[in-house]
Amino acid sequence: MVATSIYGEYEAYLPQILEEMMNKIRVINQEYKENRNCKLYEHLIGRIKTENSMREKCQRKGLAMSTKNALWEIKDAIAIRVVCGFVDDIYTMVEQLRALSGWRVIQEKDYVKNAKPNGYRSYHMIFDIVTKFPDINGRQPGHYYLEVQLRTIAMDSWASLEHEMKYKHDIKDPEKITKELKRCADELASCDISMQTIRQLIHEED
Ligand code: 0O2
Repeated sequence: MVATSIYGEYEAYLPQILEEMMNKIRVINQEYKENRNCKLYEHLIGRIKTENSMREKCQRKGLAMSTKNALWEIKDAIAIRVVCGFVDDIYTMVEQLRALSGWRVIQEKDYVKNAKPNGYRSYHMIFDIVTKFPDINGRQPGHYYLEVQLRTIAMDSWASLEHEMKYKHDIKDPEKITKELKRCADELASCDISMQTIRQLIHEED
């Protein structure tokens, strides 16, 4: 027997929507490169939340494991991560994303300026996007949610390491690691600011 996806009949649309939205971001970068001769991000990663991860999130949030909850109550079934070279580029990209037609911001969290207590830094946006596909509420063109996380390379490496710790339950001294991670996050943030300043100095004459 084939198990039914939590995304139901909408499952096949999700990778297509993701690819289309990633292309819009690629176009922003291409146009920026043509106009300014520099790129806005280093790389782009997209993912559809896996079945297991979505089921786990429904459970964590006390929601029934339904297609409606997976696509509408939880808003990161489709997600893109934009990894930038510099902090300023994050904010330039945020403005560019805001200007995209068919993309409406419904939630924003600036963990770059307001880091989480553990040291986590990233800029989070949730968009309501219009697509050519039908949606869970019976609309066509349908609306889907898209989460975009924007961060620097340093913030991204830190988040991967910290994420690894969350899934390792046999760490000898977790408090020490947590403290070290926090110290490291602050050092990286300070380096990100220095890099930004050096870039400004290099381009002062431009
Ligand atoms: P996954 O598996 O990465 O997708 P939400 O849980 O999204 O409804 P919350 O917690 O207010 O609500 O959202 P927030 O703070 O915007 O965080 C959403 C996502 O950001 C998480 O998704 C993580 O990907 C990432 N994130 C947030 N905080 C941390 C952190 O302290 N460390 C790391 N490494 N990542 C973080 P998921 O669904 O939890 O996980």
